[in-house]
Amino acid sequence: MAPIGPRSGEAIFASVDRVNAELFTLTYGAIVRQLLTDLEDVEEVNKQLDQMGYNMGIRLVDEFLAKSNVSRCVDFKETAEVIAKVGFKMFLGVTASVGNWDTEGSTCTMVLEDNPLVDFVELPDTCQGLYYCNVLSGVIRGALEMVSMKTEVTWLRDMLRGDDAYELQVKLRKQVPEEYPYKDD
Ligand code: MYR
Repeated sequence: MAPIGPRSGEAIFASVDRVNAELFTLTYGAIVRQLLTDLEDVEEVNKQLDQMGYNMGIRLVDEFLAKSNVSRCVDFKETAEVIAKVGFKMFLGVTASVGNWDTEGSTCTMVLEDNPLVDFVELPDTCQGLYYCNVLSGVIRGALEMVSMKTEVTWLRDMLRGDDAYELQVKLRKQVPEEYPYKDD
């Protein structure tokens, strides 16, 4: 039997992080389940999850900028990399790889290295058509809108639907120039 004794700070933090991650995953699952019960329509649930994510994304940007020390990105390409490498890591504990850029540099895809949202999830046949992780597409859309980029974010691959990865497509639709808040006079 392992001796009982004080655990190092690192070990305690590692286990607290793990418990928080599990609680988060289970809580998200409970929200999806409740939405399915209340709305009785997977398309509506997809929309609600996306909207929830959007509302989170527009708020997460401030926290992200305050904690990350990331300076302003020069273009959409750099912003996509920052979200995939720094944003995903900060809020989800994983990173994503960005690729499949179009020639204009306005469409790319993000493949998640891992997806903690689905850790304990199995979808019944009645949930066909559900984009279980749609909160993430909403978060990215909301966060990008706060840095003046209007985007469309859609799932290209979803392992809960039998694909071999989780892959999001992010299309930049419009880049709104930021307004200088003061008049020069
Ligand atoms: C800039 O100011 O140009 C950099 C802006 C980067 C915005 C990044 C926002 C990250 C939001 C978190 C995404 C989390 C996905 C789970």
